[in-house]
Amino acid sequence: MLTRRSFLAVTTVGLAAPAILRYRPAWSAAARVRRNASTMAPTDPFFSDYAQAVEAMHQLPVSDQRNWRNQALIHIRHCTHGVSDFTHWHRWYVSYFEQICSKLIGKPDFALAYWDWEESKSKVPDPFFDLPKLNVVQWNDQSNEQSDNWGPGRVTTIGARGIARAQTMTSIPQFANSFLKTTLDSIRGQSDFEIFTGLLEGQPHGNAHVAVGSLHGARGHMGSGMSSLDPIFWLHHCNIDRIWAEWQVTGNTSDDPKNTYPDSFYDADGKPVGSKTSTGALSLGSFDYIYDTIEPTVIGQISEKLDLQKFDAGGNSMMAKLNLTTPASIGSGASPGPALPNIERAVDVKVTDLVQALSEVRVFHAPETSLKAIEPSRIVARLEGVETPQNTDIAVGVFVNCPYLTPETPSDDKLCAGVFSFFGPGGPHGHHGGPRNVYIDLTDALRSVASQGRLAGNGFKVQLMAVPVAEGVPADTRIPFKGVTILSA
Ligand SMILES: [Cu+2]
Repeated sequence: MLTRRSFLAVTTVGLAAPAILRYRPAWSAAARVRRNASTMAPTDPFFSDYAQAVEAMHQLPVSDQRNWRNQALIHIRHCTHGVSDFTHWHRWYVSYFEQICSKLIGKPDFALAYWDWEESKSKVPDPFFDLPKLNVVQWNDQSNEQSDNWGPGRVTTIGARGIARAQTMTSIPQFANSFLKTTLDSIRGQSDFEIFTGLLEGQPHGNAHVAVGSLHGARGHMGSGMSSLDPIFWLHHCNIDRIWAEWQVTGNTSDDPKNTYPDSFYDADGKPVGSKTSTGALSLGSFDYIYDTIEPTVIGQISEKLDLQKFDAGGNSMMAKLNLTTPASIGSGASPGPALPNIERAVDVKVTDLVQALSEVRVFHAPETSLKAIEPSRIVARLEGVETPQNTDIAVGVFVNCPYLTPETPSDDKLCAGVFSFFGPGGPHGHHGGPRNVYIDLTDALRSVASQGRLAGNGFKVQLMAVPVAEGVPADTRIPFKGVTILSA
């Protein structure tokens, strides 16, 4: 058993929590600066400009590819989810949409904004309820495309939103975990792209879709393949793109499946842009926008906080002694059966050298600034072959060694490692379908278990608790999965 003392020795190996180094890269000549909609005044011109663009797109004839519904159809027909170019495709999609908005309202420097759903400010900004053009309920947009959508029960959706005005993401017990600073920091701190994008897509991304669309049984657009019918969709995806952009400029490397996207996108005049590629999306500098968080002034504050310059001055020999880990399997456990609503499903995982894995450190560096930081490695669970249930109004909390787990245990509990839901193609009516892998970072929950003196070095219990987020989920709803692999990353 780890005692509290040895656990503290483990955690002090890290110099500091993972940090985002923020600066405006020399290569950026972006005309559009995307700002934080969550901190804007309701009177900020962004909201009225955006509302004007949304209305203009609604007024366009169906023959025009810039028409509001046509832009949403691009998503259900072409979007990438659960694959390595989820972020790549959506960067193109949002950027062309932004250019269309800009053109239609005659403002060349119009920029979209991001919905920053981190912590207490995580409500949908008020103008998305107050301005009729930004409140999807007012438009009565048809969600279905030839009755072929992402899951049963979603095919007839018309203008609806599940989340209430002023309801913050962190106040929703089933989903709070995904919007805590600690969770988002753990995502930002991953150095492996597959894990980074898996956590980002599967947790804050997917759970915001389901919460905004499906809470209170609303079956709203945001939970479906036609999610881009809701104007908040585009700000949600700007935030995903911002987190990826910040991760990129910190010196991390993204995977590139070298995919081509033919016939997906249309320019500001409604003309097809031809083939775009996943490779083309990697270079932020070739786009015409930037985020207001990527600023030079913040570097000084962060390097001071982390004492980075001093650490760097310690010399490369010290850096060379550190272990730069790549994700490696350190254990696994087989599924004892499908998860069912409101019933704990526990997987016993066996691991080797858990103590060593928890004490390894990784190096972060931003080549453009020569800044470096280190942090302890992360312990990540990969839930293998998770299948989409018949009814997707459900969230699955993942806990570690939790002795008091019930369906009411909130997801911001210290022993909750993460939450996932079922946004994306994969239901019986889905285009792609099939089981998927879900990533959950267990590190902080494991540290909590260890601090209580309850962590053995050779294994622990991963517990799934599936809870309905709306009424009417049958008790025999099954969520089969193959098992759990534990990675040191
Ligand atoms: Cu999305």
